[in-house]
Amino acid sequence: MLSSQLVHILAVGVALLVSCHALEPCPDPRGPPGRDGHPGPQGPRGRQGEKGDPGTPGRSASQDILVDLMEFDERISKIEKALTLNGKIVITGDKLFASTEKTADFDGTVKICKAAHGSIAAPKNAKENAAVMRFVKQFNTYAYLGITEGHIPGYFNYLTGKPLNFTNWYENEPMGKGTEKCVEMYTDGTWNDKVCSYSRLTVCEF
Ligand code: MMA
Ligand code: CA
Repeated sequence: MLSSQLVHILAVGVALLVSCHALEPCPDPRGPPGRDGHPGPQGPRGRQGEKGDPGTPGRSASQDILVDLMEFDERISKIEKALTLNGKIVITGDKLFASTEKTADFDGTVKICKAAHGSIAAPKNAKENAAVMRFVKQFNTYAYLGITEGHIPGYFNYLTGKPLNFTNWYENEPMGKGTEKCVEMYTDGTWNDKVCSYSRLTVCEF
């Protein structure tokens, strides 16, 4: 009896399972779910998180300025190299020489260089002289220098009025004896006193 009842229950269960699978989902024996209630009030805020690890220390204001200056210097260096590469400028020590690649008389050259916030080239040593000569050779044109004859014939000064501390006169020059107030540079870098009205290559220094 017990085993036959068991067989029956098992049979019904299997039948229900099979029918549920074959047809639609079996109804929940606990009945349909009730409707949701209203949401409860919001709980209190959670605790603040742990403090994070300290970041890498920043640079000081003076270090920032130094880095900016170094980057600025690098940019200028690159421009100098590029301009030197194509022969636009010659740098010697703290001086930079450049030419308009055009000619002008002495007064015109002085004005052009001043307008460019520079001054007419006045070489004060052999290296600076070679720098000016580079342009004279490149354009195969003599250049006036920032040097003029003073009140005493044969005595030449910079445009500041100060006497020369370097000269590179061609042999027997200056020989104008007060009649040639300006100075030109020949293609070999030597100097000649000359009247100021000729057209000469403009070379400025900065
Ligand atoms: C020119 C003129 C002078 C220079 C002599 C050199 C004749 O004058 O350039 O400045 O000294 O030549 O012979
Ligand atoms: Ca002369």
